[in-house]
Amino acid sequence: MFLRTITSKFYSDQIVWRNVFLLLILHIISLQGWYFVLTTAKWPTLIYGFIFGALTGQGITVGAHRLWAHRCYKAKLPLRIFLCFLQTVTLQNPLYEWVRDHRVHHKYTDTNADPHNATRGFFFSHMGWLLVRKHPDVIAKGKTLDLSDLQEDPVVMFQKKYYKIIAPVLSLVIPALIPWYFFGEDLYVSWVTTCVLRYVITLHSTWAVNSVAHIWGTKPYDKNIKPTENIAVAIVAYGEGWHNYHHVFPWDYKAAELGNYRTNLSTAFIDFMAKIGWAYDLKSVSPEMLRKRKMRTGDCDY
Ligand code: ST9
Ligand code: ZN
Ligand code: ZN
Repeated sequence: MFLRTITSKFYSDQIVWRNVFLLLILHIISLQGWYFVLTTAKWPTLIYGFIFGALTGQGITVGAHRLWAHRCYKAKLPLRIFLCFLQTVTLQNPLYEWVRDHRVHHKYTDTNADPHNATRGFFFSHMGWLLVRKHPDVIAKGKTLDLSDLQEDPVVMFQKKYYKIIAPVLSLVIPALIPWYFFGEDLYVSWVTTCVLRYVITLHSTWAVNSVAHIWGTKPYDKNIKPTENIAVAIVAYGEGWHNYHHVFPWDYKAAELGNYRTNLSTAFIDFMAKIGWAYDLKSVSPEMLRKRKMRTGDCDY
C-alpha cells in the first residue's frame, strides 16, 4: 500500500514507443486512404466500406459499451455472438479489457485512476493515454472492480483467449478481400480504404467521446462533472455524445434523454433487436427521476 502510494505520487509517463510507431504508421497510411477515396477507389468499395464501418461501430456502442460495460439491457446468445464479432473487427482491445477500462473510467472519472483522465488535456484523453504506460492508480483501482459477469460470459472469455489471432485477421485482412473479389477493386486500394482508413475513422469517433465530450458542450444533468452533451460526437459515435446524461445515468440503454435515431443510431439498433426478441429487459430513466435530477444538479435555470 505504502509502495503504491509512493509510485503513484512520483509517477511520470513512460512512453510506449511501439504504440507511437504503430499509430503513426496507421495515420500516415490512412492519409493515402483519403486520397484513394477522392480519386481511384470504386463506388461499390466506398459504399461497402461505409456500411461495414458503421455496422462494426455498433459492436462498440451497442455491444462493448451499452451491453457489456453497463448492462443496460440483456441480449440472447446470437446477438452476443454477433456484437462480439463486430467489436472484434474494430480492433479496440478484447471486450474484457475494454470493459474493465471503461468501468474504471466511470467509477473514477477524470482522476488519475481514469485511464483517459480528461483533466490531463485534450491529447491525453483522446489518444495519448494509449501511448504511455497506465498510471498505477488505474491498475490499483481497477483491481477492485467486479468483473465476474464478464468471467461468466463464454462469448467474452472465448474472444479474450483467441483475440490476438482472430482480431487482426478479421479487422485488417478479410474486409479488404471483399471489394477485391466481388467488385474487381485493386487489392492495395481496398486494404487502405476498407481496413486502414475505416479503422482510423472508428478510432477517432470513439476517442472523441473521451476527449471532445469531456471538454466542450452543455451539462443539463450535472454541472459539477466534466462530461458534456455534444451533438457532433453523438452523430459520429452513434449516440454516445450525450455524455453528461450518460455519466449521470450510465445504465440507460438509450444513453440519452432526447434526440432521435439520427443522433442515436445505437438506440435504433437496440430497439430493433428488442422487436425481434434478441434484446430484452431494456433499462431507462423515468421522467420523474430525470426532472428531479435536472432541477437539483443541472446547468439550466428553471
Ligand atoms: C482503443 C480503445 O482505442 C478505445 C476505448 C475507448 C473507450 C471509449 C468509451 C466511450 C463510450 C463509448 C463510445 C463508443 C463510440 C463508438 C463509435 C464508433 C464509430 N483494471 O493495459 P496494460 C492491469 S484500443 C484492472 O497492458 P500498461 C492488468 O493486470 C486501440 N487492471 O497496461 C493488466 O494485465 P492483463 C488499439 C488493469 O502496461 C496489466 O495491468 N490499441 C487495468 O500500462 C497490464 O495492462 C492500442 O492502441 C484496469 N483498468 O500498458 C494500445 N488496466 O490485461 C493497446 C490494466 O493481462 N494498449 N490492468 O489483465 C496498450 O498497448 C496498453 O494497454 C498501454 C498501457 C500501453 C496503453
Ligand atoms: Zn466519459
Ligand atoms: Zn459508459
